Amino acid sequence: KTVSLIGAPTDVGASVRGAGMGPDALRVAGLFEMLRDHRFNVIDHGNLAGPPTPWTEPKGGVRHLEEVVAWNRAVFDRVAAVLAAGQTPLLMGGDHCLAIGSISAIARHCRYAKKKLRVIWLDAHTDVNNETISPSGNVHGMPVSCLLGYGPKPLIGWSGQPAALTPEDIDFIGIRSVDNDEKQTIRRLGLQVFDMRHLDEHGMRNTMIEVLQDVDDDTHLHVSFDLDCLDPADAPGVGTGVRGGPTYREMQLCMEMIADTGRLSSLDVVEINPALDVRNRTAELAVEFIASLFGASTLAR
Ligand code: DIR
Ligand code: MN
Ligand code: MN
Ligand code: MN
Repeated sequence: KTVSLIGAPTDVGASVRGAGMGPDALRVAGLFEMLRDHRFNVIDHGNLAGPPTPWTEPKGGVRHLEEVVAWNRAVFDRVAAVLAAGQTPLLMGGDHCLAIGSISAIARHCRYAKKKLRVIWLDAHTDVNNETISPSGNVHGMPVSCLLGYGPKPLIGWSGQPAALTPEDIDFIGIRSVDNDEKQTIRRLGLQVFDMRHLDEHGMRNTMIEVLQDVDDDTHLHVSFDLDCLDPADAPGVGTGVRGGPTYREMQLCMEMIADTGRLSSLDVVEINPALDVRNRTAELAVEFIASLFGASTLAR
């Protein structure tokens, strides 16, 4: 299996500056070498190019729309090319707005390859705002809405269908910060949100059994991993940390259970902000979890 690393060095959809340094933080933390040591063939495609972040005020409820479109266009094209070559795309963000381009390309690929797409969204936030309800205007809080077909016009329909995903295709894990109007959207669409209360009461193991129950041989499993899913005590290098995240062991179990399905086929690693980090700890932690996602285990070789 060939894993293709794609860097998207931008903070265009974020609320604080610095996520654009994420791809190099992951490289410095040894992402390439870790995957190679686990006997994957690894290609680092380097960083995509795109416009600088202007840091202007939201217009029509959205900040930096033109630049967000440009970055996502670059991500969409490269992820599509990597999938067409039969490789596994690993998008190194960058902020979470980039999941629009990434998952749109994956959804299109799955339609042609007749695969069932399932997305696991690991995040403190549900990212289901859009331009009418977002309190911030930042697109990193809107990617799920855009993928479901509700969002700024230039950001929807990229998969070739009005919506890249249906609500049943996505499960959210680790959620503990949802804006007021997002709550209504979650209920209206019936989104499957496994919040921290659910993890407290049922544990990570039972939660993942439920999330993974309908994954079969025809499933393309995509993980969109926002590092703020973790507790900021473990992962301080994020722009919008929220305390009370899953523990290190709980998150390892989550990754290992996903790996056990053998169906992980693409991955976004987003929102690492080295400007806010402590000696690259957050990128190093990300590399540990990515190792587990790709099948590293304590005893098996
Ligand atoms: C907030 C923050 N819900 C927003 N979202 C973040 O701006 O829409 N998502 N940080 O990762
Ligand atoms: Mn988040
Ligand atoms: Mn489900
Ligand atoms: Mn997010």
